[in-house]
Amino acid sequence: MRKLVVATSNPGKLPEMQQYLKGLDWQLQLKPPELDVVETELTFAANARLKAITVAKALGEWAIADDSGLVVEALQGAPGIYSARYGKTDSERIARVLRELGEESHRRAQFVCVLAVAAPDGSIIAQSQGVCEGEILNSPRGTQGFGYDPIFYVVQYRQTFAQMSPELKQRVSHRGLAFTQLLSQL
Ligand code: ITT
Repeated sequence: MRKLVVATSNPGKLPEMQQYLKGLDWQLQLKPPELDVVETELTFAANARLKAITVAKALGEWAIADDSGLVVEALQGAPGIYSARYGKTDSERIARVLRELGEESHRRAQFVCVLAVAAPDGSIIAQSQGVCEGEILNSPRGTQGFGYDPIFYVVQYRQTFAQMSPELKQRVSHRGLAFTQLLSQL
Protein backbone atom coordinates (compact mmCIF):
# COMPACT_ATOMS: atom_id res chain seq x y z
CA MET A 1 0.00 0.00 0.00
CA ARG A 2 1.36 3.46 -0.91
CA LYS A 3 2.15 5.85 1.93
CA LEU A 4 0.83 9.42 1.97
CA VAL A 5 2.22 11.97 4.42
CA VAL A 6 -0.33 14.49 5.66
CA ALA A 7 1.81 17.63 5.61
CA THR A 8 0.20 19.82 8.26
CA SER A 9 1.15 21.01 11.74
CA ASN A 10 -2.35 22.39 12.39
CA PRO A 11 -4.16 20.19 14.94
CA GLY A 12 -7.55 21.46 13.69
CA LYS A 13 -6.95 20.62 10.03
CA LEU A 14 -5.39 17.22 10.64
CA PRO A 15 -8.50 15.25 11.73
CA GLU A 16 -10.52 16.85 8.91
CA MET A 17 -7.90 15.87 6.32
CA GLN A 18 -7.68 12.33 7.75
CA GLN A 19 -11.46 11.99 7.55
CA TYR A 20 -11.53 12.91 3.83
CA LEU A 21 -8.66 10.54 3.04
CA LYS A 22 -10.06 7.62 5.05
CA GLY A 23 -11.64 5.82 2.12
CA LEU A 24 -8.49 5.86 -0.02
CA ASP A 25 -6.24 2.90 -0.47
CA TRP A 26 -3.26 4.78 1.00
CA GLN A 27 -1.53 4.37 4.34
CA LEU A 28 -1.64 7.78 6.03
CA GLN A 29 1.41 9.01 7.90
CA LEU A 30 1.86 12.16 9.98
CA LYS A 31 4.45 14.76 9.13
CA PRO A 32 7.24 14.83 11.74
CA PRO A 33 6.73 18.04 13.78
CA GLU A 34 10.35 19.14 13.33
CA LEU A 35 9.87 19.33 9.55
CA ASP A 36 8.39 22.81 9.37
CA VAL A 37 7.89 24.63 6.07
CA VAL A 38 8.10 28.43 6.02
CA GLU A 39 5.32 29.79 3.81
CA THR A 40 7.20 32.23 1.60
CA GLU A 41 4.76 32.38 -1.32
CA LEU A 42 2.01 34.93 -2.00
CA THR A 43 -0.95 32.74 -3.01
CA PHE A 44 -2.79 29.84 -1.39
CA ALA A 45 -1.92 27.66 -4.40
CA ALA A 46 1.80 28.42 -4.33
CA ASN A 47 2.01 27.83 -0.57
CA ALA A 48 0.11 24.52 -0.82
CA ARG A 49 2.47 23.34 -3.56
CA LEU A 50 5.53 24.52 -1.60
CA LYS A 51 4.44 22.59 1.52
CA ALA A 52 3.63 19.39 -0.41
CA ILE A 53 6.86 19.48 -2.47
CA THR A 54 9.13 20.28 0.51
CA VAL A 55 7.70 17.49 2.69
CA ALA A 56 7.62 14.92 -0.15
CA LYS A 57 11.26 15.54 -1.09
CA ALA A 58 12.50 15.67 2.53
CA LEU A 59 10.90 12.31 3.39
CA GLY A 60 11.02 10.63 -0.02
CA GLU A 61 7.28 9.90 0.25
CA TRP A 62 4.04 11.10 -1.33
CA ALA A 63 2.67 14.14 0.53
CA ILE A 64 -0.56 16.14 0.66
CA ALA A 65 -0.70 19.76 1.86
CA ASP A 66 -3.54 22.21 2.53
CA ASP A 67 -3.16 25.97 2.40
CA SER A 68 -6.26 27.77 3.50
CA GLY A 69 -7.55 30.97 5.01
CA LEU A 70 -10.27 33.51 5.50
CA VAL A 71 -10.73 36.25 2.89
CA VAL A 72 -12.78 39.19 4.22
CA GLU A 73 -14.05 41.50 1.48
CA ALA A 74 -14.24 44.70 3.57
CA LEU A 75 -10.65 44.09 4.75
CA GLN A 76 -9.38 43.96 1.14
CA GLY A 77 -8.96 40.19 1.40
CA ALA A 78 -7.20 40.08 4.79
CA PRO A 79 -6.26 37.96 6.64
CA GLY A 80 -6.05 35.76 3.48
CA ILE A 81 -2.77 33.89 3.14
CA TYR A 82 -1.75 35.41 6.50
CA SER A 83 -4.69 33.80 8.36
CA ALA A 84 -2.45 31.61 10.53
CA ARG A 85 -0.15 34.54 11.27
CA TYR A 86 -2.87 37.09 12.18
CA GLY A 87 -2.37 36.59 15.93
CA LYS A 88 -0.80 34.13 18.37
CA THR A 89 -3.94 32.15 19.26
CA ASP A 90 -7.31 31.44 17.63
CA SER A 91 -9.03 33.89 19.99
CA GLU A 92 -6.48 36.65 19.25
CA ARG A 93 -6.92 36.08 15.51
CA ILE A 94 -10.72 36.23 15.81
CA ALA A 95 -10.53 39.35 18.00
CA ARG A 96 -8.31 41.08 15.44
CA VAL A 97 -10.69 40.39 12.54
CA LEU A 98 -13.67 41.62 14.61
CA ARG A 99 -11.77 44.75 15.72
CA GLU A 100 -10.70 45.59 12.18
CA LEU A 101 -14.21 45.08 10.81
CA GLY A 102 -15.79 47.15 13.61
CA GLU A 103 -19.33 48.22 12.74
CA GLU A 104 -18.83 47.65 8.98
CA SER A 105 -22.10 46.41 7.51
CA HIS A 106 -20.56 44.67 4.47
CA ARG A 107 -19.43 41.46 6.16
CA ARG A 108 -19.12 39.02 3.26
CA ALA A 109 -16.18 36.63 3.37
CA GLN A 110 -14.89 33.46 1.78
CA PHE A 111 -12.99 30.55 3.22
CA VAL A 112 -10.51 29.28 0.60
CA CYS A 113 -8.64 25.95 0.58
CA VAL A 114 -6.06 24.77 -1.93
CA LEU A 115 -4.85 21.17 -1.75
CA ALA A 116 -1.73 19.85 -3.46
CA VAL A 117 -0.34 16.32 -3.70
CA ALA A 118 3.34 15.80 -4.49
CA ALA A 119 5.15 12.62 -5.55
CA PRO A 120 8.40 11.63 -3.76
CA ASP A 121 10.46 13.39 -6.48
CA GLY A 122 8.62 16.67 -5.77
CA SER A 123 6.38 16.75 -8.81
CA ILE A 124 2.80 17.91 -8.24
CA ILE A 125 0.36 15.24 -9.40
CA ALA A 126 -2.93 16.76 -8.22
CA GLN A 127 -4.20 20.14 -7.10
CA SER A 128 -7.63 21.54 -6.29
CA GLN A 129 -9.36 24.54 -4.78
CA GLY A 130 -12.56 24.94 -2.76
CA VAL A 131 -14.32 28.18 -1.77
CA CYS A 132 -17.12 28.54 0.77
CA GLU A 133 -19.16 31.78 0.94
CA GLY A 134 -20.18 33.27 4.27
CA GLU A 135 -20.46 36.31 6.52
CA ILE A 136 -18.47 37.45 9.53
CA LEU A 137 -20.63 37.70 12.66
CA ASN A 138 -20.21 40.46 15.27
CA SER A 139 -19.32 37.92 17.96
CA PRO A 140 -18.33 34.23 18.08
CA ARG A 141 -21.01 31.52 18.04
CA GLY A 142 -20.53 27.76 18.58
CA THR A 143 -17.86 25.52 20.03
CA GLN A 144 -17.02 22.96 17.34
CA GLY A 145 -14.18 23.09 14.82
CA PHE A 146 -11.13 25.34 15.07
CA GLY A 147 -9.61 28.62 13.94
CA TYR A 148 -12.06 31.21 12.66
CA ASP A 149 -15.02 28.77 12.68
CA PRO A 150 -17.02 30.61 15.43
CA ILE A 151 -17.29 33.86 13.41
CA PHE A 152 -17.86 32.34 9.93
CA TYR A 153 -21.64 32.18 9.33
CA VAL A 154 -23.03 30.22 6.38
CA VAL A 155 -26.32 31.89 5.45
CA GLN A 156 -27.80 28.84 3.70
CA TYR A 157 -27.52 26.74 6.88
CA ARG A 158 -28.03 29.60 9.38
CA GLN A 159 -25.06 28.34 11.37
CA THR A 160 -21.42 29.17 11.86
CA PHE A 161 -18.88 26.46 11.03
CA ALA A 162 -18.49 26.11 14.83
CA GLN A 163 -22.21 25.32 15.21
CA MET A 164 -22.26 22.70 12.44
CA SER A 165 -21.84 19.00 13.05
CA PRO A 166 -18.46 17.78 11.77
CA GLU A 167 -20.36 15.93 8.99
CA LEU A 168 -22.09 19.09 7.74
CA LYS A 169 -18.90 21.16 7.86
CA GLN A 170 -17.14 18.34 6.02
CA ARG A 171 -19.74 18.50 3.25
CA VAL A 172 -20.08 22.26 2.73
CA SER A 173 -16.70 23.72 3.73
CA HIS A 174 -13.92 25.03 1.50
CA ARG A 175 -11.89 21.96 2.50
CA GLY A 176 -14.76 19.59 1.69
CA LEU A 177 -15.23 21.12 -1.76
CA ALA A 178 -11.49 20.98 -2.46
CA PHE A 179 -11.29 17.33 -1.36
CA THR A 180 -14.25 16.31 -3.54
CA GLN A 181 -12.37 17.65 -6.55
CA LEU A 182 -9.01 16.26 -5.48
CA LEU A 183 -10.25 12.74 -4.83
CA SER A 184 -11.62 12.53 -8.37
CA GLN A 185 -8.08 13.31 -9.65
CA LEU A 186 -6.30 10.66 -7.56
P1 ITT B 1 -0.11 24.01 8.08
O1 ITT B 1 0.49 25.01 7.14
O2 ITT B 1 0.91 23.28 8.88
O3 ITT B 1 -1.11 23.11 7.44
P2 ITT B 1 -1.30 26.39 9.24
O4 ITT B 1 -2.20 26.64 10.40
O5 ITT B 1 -0.03 27.21 9.16
O6 ITT B 1 -0.95 24.83 9.21
P3 ITT B 1 -2.33 27.68 6.89
O7 ITT B 1 -1.08 28.44 6.63
O8 ITT B 1 -3.04 27.05 5.73
O9 ITT B 1 -2.12 26.52 7.93
O10 ITT B 1 -3.29 28.67 7.65
C1 ITT B 1 -4.64 28.49 7.64
C2 ITT B 1 -5.27 29.26 8.78
O11 ITT B 1 -6.60 29.61 8.35
C3 ITT B 1 -5.42 28.36 10.00
O12 ITT B 1 -4.41 28.61 10.95
C4 ITT B 1 -6.78 28.73 10.54
O13 ITT B 1 -6.63 29.79 11.45
C5 ITT B 1 -7.54 29.22 9.30
N1 ITT B 1 -8.40 28.16 8.77
C6 ITT B 1 -8.18 27.34 7.69
N2 ITT B 1 -9.18 26.47 7.54
C7 ITT B 1 -10.04 26.72 8.54
C8 ITT B 1 -11.27 26.14 8.93
O14 ITT B 1 -11.79 25.10 8.30
N3 ITT B 1 -11.88 26.66 10.00
C9 ITT B 1 -11.35 27.68 10.69
N4 ITT B 1 -10.20 28.28 10.40
C10 ITT B 1 -9.54 27.80 9.34
